[in-house]
Amino acid sequence: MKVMVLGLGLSGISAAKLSISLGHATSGTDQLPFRSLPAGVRDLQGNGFKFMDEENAMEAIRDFDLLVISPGVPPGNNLVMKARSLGVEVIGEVEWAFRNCKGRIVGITGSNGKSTTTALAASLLKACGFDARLGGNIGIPFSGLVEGAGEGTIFVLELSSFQLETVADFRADIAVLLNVTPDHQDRYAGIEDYARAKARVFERQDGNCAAILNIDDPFAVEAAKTTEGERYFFSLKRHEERGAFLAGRDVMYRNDSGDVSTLFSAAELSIKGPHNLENAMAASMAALLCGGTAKKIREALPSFPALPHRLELVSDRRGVKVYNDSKATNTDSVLKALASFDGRIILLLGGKDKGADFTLLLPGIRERCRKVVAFGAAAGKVVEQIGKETGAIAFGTLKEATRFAISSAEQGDIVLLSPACASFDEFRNFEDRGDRFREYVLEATDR
Ligand code: UMA
Ligand code: ADP
Repeated sequence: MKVMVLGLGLSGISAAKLSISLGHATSGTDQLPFRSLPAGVRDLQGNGFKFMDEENAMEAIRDFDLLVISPGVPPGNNLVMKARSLGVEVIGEVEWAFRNCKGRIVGITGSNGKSTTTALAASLLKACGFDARLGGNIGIPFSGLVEGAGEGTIFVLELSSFQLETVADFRADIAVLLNVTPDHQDRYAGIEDYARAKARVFERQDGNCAAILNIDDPFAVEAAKTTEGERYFFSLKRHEERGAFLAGRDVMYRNDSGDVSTLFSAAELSIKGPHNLENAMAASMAALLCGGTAKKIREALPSFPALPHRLELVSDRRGVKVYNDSKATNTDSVLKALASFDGRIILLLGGKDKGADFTLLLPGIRERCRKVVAFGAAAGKVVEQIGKETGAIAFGTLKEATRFAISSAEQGDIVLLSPACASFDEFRNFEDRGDRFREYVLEATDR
């Protein structure tokens, strides 16, 4: 086959490597000039890979059998449109890996909690003795995991809506939908459109597959109507369905025969907050349905730590606690962060706006925040939308905003970076933003 890869970041490099290893004539293209691409692209070149700039790729695409695209490439991209018009098949990197892998798949999606749930499910499956491989949107492309896999392998994949837009034959043996709340409003026409992309995780499921769903989330329940798989639910509120539910502080599991047993107790988890209870329910059920034992799962749960940049405590000095929640890039994750504390929060909000409606934060802010400090490219919009009610003050950069927040914090306050925006106005990614925030906090608290 002749394979063209579009986008030469993490996904594209892995997809190209896989293509080369399968013996296909492989080319790649990117909107960036060759010199600005990651070093990994240079390593491909020694192996028969050909780089083309966008212009050449547009000319050459008619001679290719397949175009594999990266998740960040929007559907309206020129090369994608041209390939489609010429009848060249266009698939995403996840579909590409799927077509070339052996083993079972646990696919986890949702607006929030994907990384935590995916990492937890993989660690539970490993503890149960499976060859579980963690990847997907979490930063480890699926294409890089397939080598050496066998029928016993379980791929535990975090799947973004971007990745799900470009699947075709992809089938998740176990699909998890955690929640659907507003996000990426700059890419989708509305939440229904976004929910439809998420629902594609169920598309090829049949009676041998399972769907794990948050029954407390109406969009998730609606989206899952399309699955032909067996449905299992988790809930913090209800307890009638097959799946996981709460009885006091215990998480119970109702199996296919209707028998109920204890899965774990909330107190045993080291990840905190009701949202993490949901994540732990979903991950444990995924592990159980793959054949893991309840005993091994319960033993492994307590040692799973919170991932960095998700409500991570970065400083506790002079009675002021500072949390880095840089991964909170939409309004619902910020509401969950606010609900995890009793009050007296100084909230740092801002970055690159994704079309968010910041007024959705008002109930949480009213209840729990003492101050709102806006920063970055979205600062103006934050002040415009919620400034009147909250007295939000705007700063150009996160550094200035952090200094101000720390200097105005009093004993008992919580300074919380939970930005509801992407990071790309000032930083490389959310990890970079969280790392820099830690440094700014150290500088400010050392004064
Ligand atoms: N590019 C083009 N043309 C375009 C768009 C992009 O050539 O029209 C090029 C860029 O110049 C760049 C490359 O494509 O060189 C980047 O591709 P990409 O944006 O798909 O990024 P990757 O490095 O491949 O990382 C992707 C995911 N990124 C996105 O979905 C934007 C990573 O998720 C994921 O970890 C990685 O694949 C491995 O699976 C990041 C993310 O922000 C963390 N995801 C979004 C989110 O979580 O909200 C969905
Ligand atoms: P994702 O990969 O979907 O972005 P993460 O596990 O990285 O999910 O968490 C992202 C943000 O969402 C963090 O701020 C975290 O505290 C919050 N969060 C985690 N789980 C949930 C959940 N189930 N519901 C809502 N917010 C959540």
